[in-house]
Amino acid sequence: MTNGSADGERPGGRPTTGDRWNPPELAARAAYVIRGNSAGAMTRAAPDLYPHQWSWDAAFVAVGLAHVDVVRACRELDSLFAGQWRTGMIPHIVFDPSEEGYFPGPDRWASAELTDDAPRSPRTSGICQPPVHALAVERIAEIAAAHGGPAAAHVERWLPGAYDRLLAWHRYLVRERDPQGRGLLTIYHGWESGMDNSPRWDPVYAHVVVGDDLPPYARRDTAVVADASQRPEPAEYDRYLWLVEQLKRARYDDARVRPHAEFLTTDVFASAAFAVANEALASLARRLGRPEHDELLGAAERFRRGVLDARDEASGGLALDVDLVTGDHIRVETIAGFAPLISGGLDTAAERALLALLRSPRWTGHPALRHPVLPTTSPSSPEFRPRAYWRGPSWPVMNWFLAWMLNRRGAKDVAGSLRAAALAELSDGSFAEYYEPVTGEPLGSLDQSWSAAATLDLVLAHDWSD
Ligand code: 2M8
Repeated sequence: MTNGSADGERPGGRPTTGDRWNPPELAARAAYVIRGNSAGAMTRAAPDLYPHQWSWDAAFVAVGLAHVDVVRACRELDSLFAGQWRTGMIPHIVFDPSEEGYFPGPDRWASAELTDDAPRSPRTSGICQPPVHALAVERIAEIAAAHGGPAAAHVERWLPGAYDRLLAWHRYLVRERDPQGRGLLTIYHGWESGMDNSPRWDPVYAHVVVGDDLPPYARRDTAVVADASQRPEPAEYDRYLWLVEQLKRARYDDARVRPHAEFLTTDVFASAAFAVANEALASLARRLGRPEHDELLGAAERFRRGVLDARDEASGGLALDVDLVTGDHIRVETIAGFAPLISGGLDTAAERALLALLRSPRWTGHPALRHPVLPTTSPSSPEFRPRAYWRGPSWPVMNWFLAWMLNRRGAKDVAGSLRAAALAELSDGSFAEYYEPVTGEPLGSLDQSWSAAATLDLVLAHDWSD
């Protein structure tokens, strides 16, 4: 099977090549796509390639859903919360029990078999993804308030339960993923960054040695995406699976994982998202009259500081990760380097300089780009590969997220440019997982839920301009 479906197979089929959809048409089709990917209370990240619920996808999807059905948006997050571990960790995948078309599935992760911290049902993976959930909840509450009436009332009733889940999640991250108080989250697998094979992880994977006893496996992703060059290579996939086996040996116990992890690195992008997510959760604490307001603001400040301290002058002010096995800084120009624009906290001159870099020919102003979007790797860097997974293509969801975060802090101008560029890229109506940034060709999975969610918010949110 190839990815997506041919025109005519589904109602609302995709436009013919070259057609451009205007924003209202795009939003209508995005709503159709996102509802079509629904599997009861959860939304598949993509119809064929990712037939389960992914953690950060679910947060983004819930925001998109909030524009069309606030109750369903809350259910989306409740479905994710049902997979939360006793430690507070929100796992990166909550599996749909009726679906078997994804590898590695629940049997390979075996989380419930290996630790009492994992729920028996639903079954889940054993790692996590960037903590954007409190930001999603904040935005859902704003959207519901703008709708007013029963939607707003529903969210008011739902917020206290969501708050408890988020608090446990944030406390897990502070306790287990930054035990030394660096103000930077630590990850154990490239999948935890969500930017799976970003070149920034190449040096970290370089010292992961796959053992002879890696259990055999058969990939499913390359059967869905016909062009294997867009997906991780076999040696990369072996390392991904090897790390899963290492985590299983440690029974997914953070205290046992950390000292022996072969892959251990900071993640500046997730840390920046966590800084702002703590701020959003602190506001929610105040609104609900909960006592954790100061604790959460303290966490926001700690992670903001961690991100700002990770900036590298020689890299134009981009934030760099540190490989915690070797202690080396990872000098690769990826989208994650713009983390300080997400966390906030830069002084005026530094913020202006980083925004200028973002708009410069090294990034959105690169003359070869089809649209002035942010690719995942700088087109001017030697690591740029325009069709390879997380190594160059642009992800609409990432451009939306950055625009949303800038807008949230009042940087309306640059947020508006990113919004317009992302909508231009999405206007082919395919809702591709990612796009070749030079040609604008849709790549990966089509009808990807988070691309549809990004579209809904980019078109329908009221706060994009003053
Ligand atoms: C991709 O990740 C999964 C593994 O988690 C995969 O490649 O199989 C990434 O793009 C990740 O960020 C995303 O959450 C997931 C589902 O869209 O797909």
